[in-house]
Amino acid sequence: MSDRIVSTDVIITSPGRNYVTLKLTTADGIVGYGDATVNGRELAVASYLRDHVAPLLIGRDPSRIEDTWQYLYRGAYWRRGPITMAAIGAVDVALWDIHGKTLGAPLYKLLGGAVRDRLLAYTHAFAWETPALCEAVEARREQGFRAVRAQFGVPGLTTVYGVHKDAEQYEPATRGVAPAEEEWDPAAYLRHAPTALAAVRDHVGPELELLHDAHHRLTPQQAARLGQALEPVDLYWLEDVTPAENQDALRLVREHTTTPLAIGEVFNSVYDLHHLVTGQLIDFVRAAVVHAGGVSHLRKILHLAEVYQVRGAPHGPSDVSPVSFGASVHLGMAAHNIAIQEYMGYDERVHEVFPHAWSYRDGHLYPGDAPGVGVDLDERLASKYPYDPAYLPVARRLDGTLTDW
Ligand code: KDG
Ligand code: MG
Repeated sequence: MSDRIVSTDVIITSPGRNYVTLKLTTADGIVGYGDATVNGRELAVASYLRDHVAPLLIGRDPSRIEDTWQYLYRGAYWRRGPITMAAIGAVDVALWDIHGKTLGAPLYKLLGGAVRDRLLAYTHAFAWETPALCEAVEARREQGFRAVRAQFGVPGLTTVYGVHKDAEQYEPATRGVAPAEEEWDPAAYLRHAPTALAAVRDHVGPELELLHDAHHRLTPQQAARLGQALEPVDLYWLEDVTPAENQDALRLVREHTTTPLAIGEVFNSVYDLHHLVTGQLIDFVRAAVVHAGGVSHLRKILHLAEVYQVRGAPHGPSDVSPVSFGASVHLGMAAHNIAIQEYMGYDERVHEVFPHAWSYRDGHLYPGDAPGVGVDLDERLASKYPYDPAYLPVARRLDGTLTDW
C-alpha cells in the first residue's frame, strides 16, 4: 500500500524576517517541507494553508504530485494570485521533498539529472554614492561572485529601492503594522542612473556581469530611454523596468533597445507571462519556485520559455526561504535554460533555523546530495523567533501621489 499524508503543520518563524513553512508528515514518518512566504502577507497564506488546504491533504498519496497540484489549482475554482499559488507551491515542494526522501535521491536527479556542474549565482551590491558603489561591487567580486546587481542612491531623493544609506544589509520590509513611505522621482533617477552604472563598468572592467533592478518604476517610454542609455554599460540585464500587468508595454521597450530585459518576480503562473515569452519581449523570466506554484509549475514556465530562447533566472531575495531557495537550486541544476540564480544571502540566524545541504562557493551554487530538497527546519530554534509584523514600503512621487514601489 502506498504511503499517506497523516499530518500537516504551518510554522511561522522570524529569524530576522518572517517565513511561512509547510510541514507534511507521512504514515511512514517521512517529512517534507515547503515554503509559502509572501513578504508582508504571511498570515494570509498561512491561513489559506491551515484552513483550506491542509484538511484536503490528509490521507492523500504523497507521490501523486501532479494530481495534487491540479486538485488544488482547479479545485479551488478561484485560480492564480500570489496567495493561492504560494500555498500550492508550498505543497508541491513538500511533496517533491517527500518523493526524494522516499527514493533516497536529491531532487535534481528526479528532475532529469544535472545539466551543469554548478549554477551561476548573482548577488547584490549597493551604496548611496558612486565611489562607494564601485568598492561594494569590487568587494563582491573578491567574494568570488562573477555577477553583481548594482543599486545606488539618487541625488535629491532620500530613499531609493535597493539601497540603505547606512546599513550593510539591504532588507526592504520594515517592522511594524504599517508600511514605511518612500519617495520616488523617475526624472532624477533617469538623470543619474546611466552615469552611476557607467562609472561602475569603468571601475570593474568588461568581464564582471553587471545587473540593475529598476523595480517596476518607469513608464514604457522612460524604460526604453534608459535601456538605450545603458547599452554602452553592457548590462547582463535591466530588471523590471515597468510594471508588467500591461505586457504589450514591453514591446515599445524592446523595439528601442538591445539591453537585455528581465522580468517576472511577481508573476504567479504561466498565464502572467506567456505573451512576454511567445512575443520574445524579454530575455530572462524571473518567476520563483515559491510564488509560481512550486517546482512543477515553474518547470512548465521554463519549458515554454525554452522554445522561445528566453532563459530562467529565478528570484532569490532573503524573503524566499532557504527551503524554496534550495528547490530553486535543484531546478537550476536540472533545467537546461536556467541562466543564473539570484542569491541575496541570509542572516546567520536563518541558516541556523533552516540547516541546508545547498551551498554557495566561488560564485556558484550547489544543491548537495541529500535526499529531496535537503533543507530542514529546526523547530525548537524556530519557536524562539515568533512572527513579527513587517511590511514592504510604499512609494510616493514628490507631489504625494502614490506610485509603484
Ligand atoms: O519582497 C520583495 C523583494 O523580494 C524584492 O523587492 C526583491 O526585487 C527584488 C529582487 O530582485 O531581488
Ligand atoms: Mg527584482
